[in-house]
Amino acid sequence: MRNTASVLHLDLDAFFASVEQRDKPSLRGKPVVVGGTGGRGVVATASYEARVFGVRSAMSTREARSRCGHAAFLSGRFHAYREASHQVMTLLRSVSPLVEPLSLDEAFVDLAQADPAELPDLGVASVTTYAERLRERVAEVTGGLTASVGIGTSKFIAKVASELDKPDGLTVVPPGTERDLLRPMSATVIPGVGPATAERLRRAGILTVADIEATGLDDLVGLVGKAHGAGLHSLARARDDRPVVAEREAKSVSSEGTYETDLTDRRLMEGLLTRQAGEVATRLRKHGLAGRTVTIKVRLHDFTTLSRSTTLPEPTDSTAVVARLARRLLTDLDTSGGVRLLGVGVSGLADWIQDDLFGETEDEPEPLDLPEAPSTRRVVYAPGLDVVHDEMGRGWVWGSGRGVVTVRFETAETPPGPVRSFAVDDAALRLWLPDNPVTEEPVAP
Ligand code: TTP
Ligand code: MG
Repeated sequence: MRNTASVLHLDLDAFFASVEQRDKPSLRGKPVVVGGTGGRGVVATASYEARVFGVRSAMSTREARSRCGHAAFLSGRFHAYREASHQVMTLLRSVSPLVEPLSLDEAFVDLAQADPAELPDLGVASVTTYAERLRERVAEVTGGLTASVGIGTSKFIAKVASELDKPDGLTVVPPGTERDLLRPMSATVIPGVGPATAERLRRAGILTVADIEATGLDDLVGLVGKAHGAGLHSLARARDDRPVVAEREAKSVSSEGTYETDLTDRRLMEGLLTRQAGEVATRLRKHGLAGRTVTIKVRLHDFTTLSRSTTLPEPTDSTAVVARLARRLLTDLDTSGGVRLLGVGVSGLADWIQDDLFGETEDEPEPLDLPEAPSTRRVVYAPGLDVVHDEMGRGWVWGSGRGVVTVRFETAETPPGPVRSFAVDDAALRLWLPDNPVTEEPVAP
């Protein structure tokens, strides 16, 4: 166990919704809900202004509308979230070589590895000043996103601490005070205590961390099993010596697409996966890499994200192999409700010496027989998406229906802008996407 508060946990506040408010000035300070906007959609996240009305992640959009009908309901813009995530992770990696991303908006940073010129000692006062400056820099590099930070002697304490003063807060837990902090908290703060375990503990009268602490190891093991029981016993005493593990660079190469119309045609999906497999394999070859694990990612109409992978005995950089495996993985998934994102990735990368010993190249480009490519499909102006108009410039879809699309013309750099309506087939209006979207996502462990 460390004796300094040197594990930092950073988590962006209302991440997707904050990116939307940053890029849509008229929504700043207002309730915003991001998620599936259709009939069976699910909330991905809500701005703090919407949370006041009880809107929460994973709630049905229908329920969210009944709680907060005046919120802006937006479908996601993943290119913008990935870009913001990339900015934050790049900043964190510049302050310490030990950065462990947990998701797009969350990471541990080991401050014991920070530059001593910037952080001369690991005392509470020094790490507090340092973290306040780091939070300011997050806002600078992202164009105004706020992060909540917790610092403690372990990952567990740092993560608990980052929740304590959310949003836009900082909590440093001084070494030695961990157990007093945890005792009154619900048992569910302990990682791994989900609803089922919590219910089992509750029936035994164990509600708080103090209750766990007061329960003997044997009784805990009897209640929740050996491994889990031992974990509870330690964590309730703030014993956690898991190290911060830096992610290896370039863990995977991937390609994905988000589609404006939910895809339902199986052949079209296979065609798109084949094309993405080609992009991935081309990038692998360009960098002299090959990988053993092929993964597909599928986000359903309701924001549920599924992935399936398969591992080969030997690394590959072949379009044909990656494409065949990707298509096979798709057959395992029920996509009948429609798909809004498809992606292919190759991981388990090895440097690959391309010496073509057998003179074989397997990379005959596969004929692309797309029944209907998305670019030729009817454009759907889902709420929140970026658009550009020949005369009015950049804006976002405020709403659409009955052949009309309504756009608010504003961007992160403008004041709140005007609203105009157009026919959906107006040639002067089109969806806008960045030229060089960030395609790498940090891979969760
Ligand atoms: P979180 O960090 O859990 O949530 P948050 O950043 O929106 O809010 P908080 O201020 O409480 O940290 O998740 C990060 C993003 O991940 C979130 O903005 C949207 C996405 N997400 C989903 O898509 N579905 C979910 O069920 C959850 C919890 C998050
Ligand atoms: Mg967050």
